[in-house]
Formats: sequence, structure tokens, C-alpha cells
Amino acid sequence: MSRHETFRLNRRDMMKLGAGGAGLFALTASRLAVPASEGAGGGVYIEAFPTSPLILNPFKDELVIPPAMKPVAPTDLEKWTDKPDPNKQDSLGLDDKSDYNKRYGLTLGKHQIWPDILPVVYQIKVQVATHKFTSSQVQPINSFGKDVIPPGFSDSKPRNLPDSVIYGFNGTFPGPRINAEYHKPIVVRFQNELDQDHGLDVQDFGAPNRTFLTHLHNGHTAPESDGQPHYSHYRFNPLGGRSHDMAAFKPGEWVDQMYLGYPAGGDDREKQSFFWFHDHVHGFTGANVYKGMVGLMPIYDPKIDNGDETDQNGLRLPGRRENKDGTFEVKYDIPLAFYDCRLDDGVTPHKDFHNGTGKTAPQWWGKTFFRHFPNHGFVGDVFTVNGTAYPVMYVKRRKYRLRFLDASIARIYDFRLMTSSGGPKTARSLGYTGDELQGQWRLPDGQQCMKFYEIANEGGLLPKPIVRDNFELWPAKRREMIVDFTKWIDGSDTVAGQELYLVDTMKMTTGRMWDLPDPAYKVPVMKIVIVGDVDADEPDVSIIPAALRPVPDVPASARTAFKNSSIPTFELQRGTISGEPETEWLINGQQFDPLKPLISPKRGSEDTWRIRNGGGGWVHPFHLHMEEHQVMTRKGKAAPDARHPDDSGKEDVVALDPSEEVVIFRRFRTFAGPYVAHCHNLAHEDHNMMFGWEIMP
Ligand SMILES: [Cu+2]
Repeated sequence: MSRHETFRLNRRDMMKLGAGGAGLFALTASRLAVPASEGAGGGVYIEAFPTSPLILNPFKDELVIPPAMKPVAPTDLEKWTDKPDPNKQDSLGLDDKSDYNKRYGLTLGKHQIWPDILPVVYQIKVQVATHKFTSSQVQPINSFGKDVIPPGFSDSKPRNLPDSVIYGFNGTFPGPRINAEYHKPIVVRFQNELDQDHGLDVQDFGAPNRTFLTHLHNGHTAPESDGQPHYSHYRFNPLGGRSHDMAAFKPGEWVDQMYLGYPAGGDDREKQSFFWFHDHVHGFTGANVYKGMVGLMPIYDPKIDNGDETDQNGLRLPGRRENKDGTFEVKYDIPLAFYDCRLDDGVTPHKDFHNGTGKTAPQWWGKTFFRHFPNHGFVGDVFTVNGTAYPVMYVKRRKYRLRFLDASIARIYDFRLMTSSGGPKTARSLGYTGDELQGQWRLPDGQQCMKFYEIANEGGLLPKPIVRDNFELWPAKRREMIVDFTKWIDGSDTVAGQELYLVDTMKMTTGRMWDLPDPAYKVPVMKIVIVGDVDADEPDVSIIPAALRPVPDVPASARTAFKNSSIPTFELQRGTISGEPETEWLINGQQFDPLKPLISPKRGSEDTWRIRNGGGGWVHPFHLHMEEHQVMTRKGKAAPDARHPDDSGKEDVVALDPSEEVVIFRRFRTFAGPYVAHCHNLAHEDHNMMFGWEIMP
């Protein structure tokens, strides 16, 4: 096959197809939208997406806050036949003759570093399970927002939404939360149980062979515990796994991932505060993440950020620590993972490079719908927080620390806190159709009502807080905000029973980038209800400190490196490779190839890298594994700029505007071996916008 062709329904076609209702769309789709010659197979894909049924009663399901996971009890650990062992890192066994050993002087299958103190052991089983996005009834609608009769049903009445089938860490979405602490190393035993599907229909997306590879984003972690396709090539190639579906852990296999809780260089300034872990099987990262493989791992710093606002030695950021049998929970400190999805309407054809021949799937009506291979990226029309569509969060009159994570495939959010007297209205009742139905609900009279105090980005605490009216959240990025729910923006006190909304104002109807600004685009993602004062015996003694954590020193030369045309430069490009139908995205003209790392710094060295968005039509959240970087310049101007005020801190995802060029400074400490850097628009990553790089011993 030369390269796949793209068959695309344009929006007008979609609207026409939708106009007659679901039935007509199905009929038309089978005769016109998918020409028989292409529908019979081959590499084409269809760029048409379903309209999810409308969630009729949003903001009633309470936000789920994943509880902190408990470590494996020592008495249970005693019974394990394969206990965590420095000399056995996974179930595949040692290999002392591989190319990996020769290249890096390491032994495949062993932990590169094992700490002096006994690590805390967690066990996470990767499982097939069901997930409920809402308890609300839903109204089947078409792309015109009109009621329709879903295939297989006899009327268009509201009905319950079926559960979706997920691949989940311990069978939940999001997966369990690990509350970690610096200087307390953790081993997580990830174990593949995806072959045990309990008769559930796992549909047509997710990694073939039900494999997984878990990446702790962005841990300072050895390659063998980093869960990524450059290392996995070496691990699985001797076992016959070259193609991406083989280069990952299959059902029955396990891997121990060692998270040292050690800041790079032993430097407190390198500490971070909010990790997440997610799947990273090459070619199927998007599908597996979308299928539920998302977990949260806040990491606390016992010195200044231990989760206890009463500790006079710390920064006293909002949080009340409650100790429980070896683990701990923190009240008033809440992770929020954002994820957008589409639910099958039963009439949109399934077809991309990996699934189907253009058939519809009425049996999957109301369950998650995915395309492995969208043209630019996948955006959903239902917005969820911690796995619940349009939840409600109840808060006391006090300060909270909210940890935002964008766990979406491609969607970028721009959040504000708003009040409304009229309340949310359905997008369809306001006359919107087609892509404008994304988000389902609008807050037409929404007005900003509170501010955010940004204290951290994905690189951990900032040097000092930044007061913000709104902030963008790009895929994989984290931003942590303190919100004071005692006062409105005009200085008046809040009162029990008052309500506000977390609102997304970034209209983004395709995976390319945002649409033109639209002041009417105000999607309420979560409702927040103020329930009353804090208890007298638990006053809010948290503060918003003037200073948080300084950033590590950077050599003066890094600030002028943008003038140097010879520094390593990585340009992100739209493009194809002859004979590789999977490839749509390139870096420096190349697709990801684990055998061709683009750069090989020595352990202990440091460097400035230029990351360039080679196109004007897309944005790219570009993620670099291993160590945090600092942004030195954007478009040749010193960082931070007004658009990226938190470039003042460290980060692990470079947000690249169209044609933007960013110079970063980074170090390569502690470990040796293969790593990757890639776009975190997961459709771009899976279609080869990734490069391998390595640290030489
Ligand atoms: Cu990208």
C-alpha cells in the first residue's frame, strides 16, 4: 500500500446526513458516505464522529475523588511468589546478551537502581471493567440536536445510558490514586489481567493482544521503569516483539516500576508535585488512555509541602492530612482529571486503519466511541471530570488546592470560574448544531466570579503564585490552583447554598487547534456548590505564600542559546513516509524509530534544545521524558511571556502555538538508557510524532 487515502465527510455533508435523523444517516452512510470500494477494507479512514446522546440532568452526580490507594500489607507481600526484587524487574526474566546490555552496559530485566530503604509496594491490576459516566437519563439526538430513535429502539424517549467498557487500573476510571512522598521510594507491580473480560464486549479499540505499558508522567525514572516504546523495543525485541502490538506486556505478564521519590540531582528545587500515570503502548496510547488507563499520583514534599496546612515548618498550602494505616488522605486538596469522550450513536460508521470496514455498531449505542486514526486528533462532545460527566463538587467556605490534569486525547481547555442567574442551557435549545453541540451545555449569561492563584504547573511548585482570571490546560499538562471559596471577586462574602461553575471557554471543534475566539462558547464542565462554613475545630489556617519554590540555576549561555543555529533542533511536522500508512506526523522528517535515536547525550551532561512547531495549522503539546526542563525563550524572547506566565517554573510539556519556536534547558542525570520525546496530542503521538533519544553511561 502506498499510503492510505483520507475519505472525509465535510461538515455540510454531515449536517445533511443528520437532517433526516439517525435512520437516514445510516442508510446514506452505507451507500454514499462509504463507497463500496473503500468500505471493503484497506487503509482509509472515515472522518465522521457520532453525536452523543444528550445528558438531561447534569450537575447532580457528585465529583468522585479517587481515594488514596493502600500499599500491599507486609503480611500479604510475604505470600507473593515473585516479590519485588532488584534482580528481577518483570516477569520476562533476565537477558544478559541483548543489544541493550552492549549499548548501555546494563542488564535487561534488572532494576538499574534499587534504593537503600525498603520501597513501599503497591499492586495495580490492569483489568476489563465497566464504567458509568452519568446516572442521568439521556436523550438520543442527531447532529441537528433533534430527538431521534436510536437503532434497535422503537421510540425517541429518554433512556438510561449503558455502562461503557474500560481497561482500567484496578478496573476503575480514573484509576487509583497513589499519594506519594519524596524520600519514600515506591514499587508498583503492574499486572496484565486484560484477558479476563468476564464476557464483556471490549469493542473495537485498545491495543491489540490487550497489551499495556504504563508511563509515570513525568517521573525522574530509569528507562526500565519508565514504560515507553524506546525501552520496550529492547525489552521485547529479543522475544520477537518488533511491531508495536508485541512490544508491551501481554496478559499474564507483570512489571515492577520503581519510582524512587528522588529529585533529580538530589536538588530540592527539582521536586515536583503532581504526577499521573497512563498507558504508552506505541500506536495505541490514545486508544488505551481513552479506554481508561489513567491514574493519579500527587507527590508531597515532607520539607515544605507535606499536605498539612497546620505545619508551621511548611508552606501551609491548603490541605489537612489524615493518616491511615501507612497511607494518607489529604482533605481540601483535590485532583481533577479532565477527559472528553463521544458515545456511539449507532449510525456513525466505524472505520479507521485498525478497525472495521465502515459498519455501524448499533449494539454499542451509548458506549464510548473512538477513532484510532483521526486526521488531526480526537475531540469529544461530552466533558467529564474524574470519570463523571458534568459533576457537582460541594465545598466549604475556605481555600482549596485544586490539581488540574488534562487527560484528554487532544482537547485544550481554557477554564474560568463563573456564576450565572439563568443557569446552564442545552446547546441545542440555543440553536446550535453540528460541532457546536460539543460540550452539550452552555452557560449563556456566565460571568467571572472568582480568581485562581496558580501555585504549581506540571514541574511542581512555581517560584511564586500567579493570580489568574483564566488558564489554559493542554493535554498532559497539570496546573494547580488555590481557590478561596469565602469571597466573590467583588469582595463580598459567599453564603451557603450559592453556586458557581467551572467553565471551559476554549472552542476547539477539531483536534487541530482552537477555533476562532467565540465569546458565546461557555461550557459549564463542573458545578461547585458552597455548603457552608468550616467546622469550628478545623479552621482554615492555610495561606497563599508570597514565595513557593525557587527554580534550579541555569547557565547564562542557555539564555542566549536561541541565537545559536547549531543547538539540537527538533521540528514537529505534518508529513508521511512512503510505505508507512500509519505515519502522519514527523519530527525532523522522520517517524519514530527505536533504532534511530536522534540524540545521545552523556549521563551528567546538560544541554539546550530547540523545539519548533513546523506548521501554522496545528498546536502541539510536546512532552519530553526523564527530567523537567526550563523554558529559556519563546520566539527568541526571554521567557516567561505574558501568554505563558508559568514558564517561570519547570515543565515537562512544551505548549507549542502554531509555528512557535521554544528553546529549553535540560539536564540528564542519574540514569542511562533509552527515552522518548513526543507530542501529547495522542493521535499525533500514535502516528509517529515521537523520537527516541538516549543517555549514554
Ligand atoms: Cu502534535
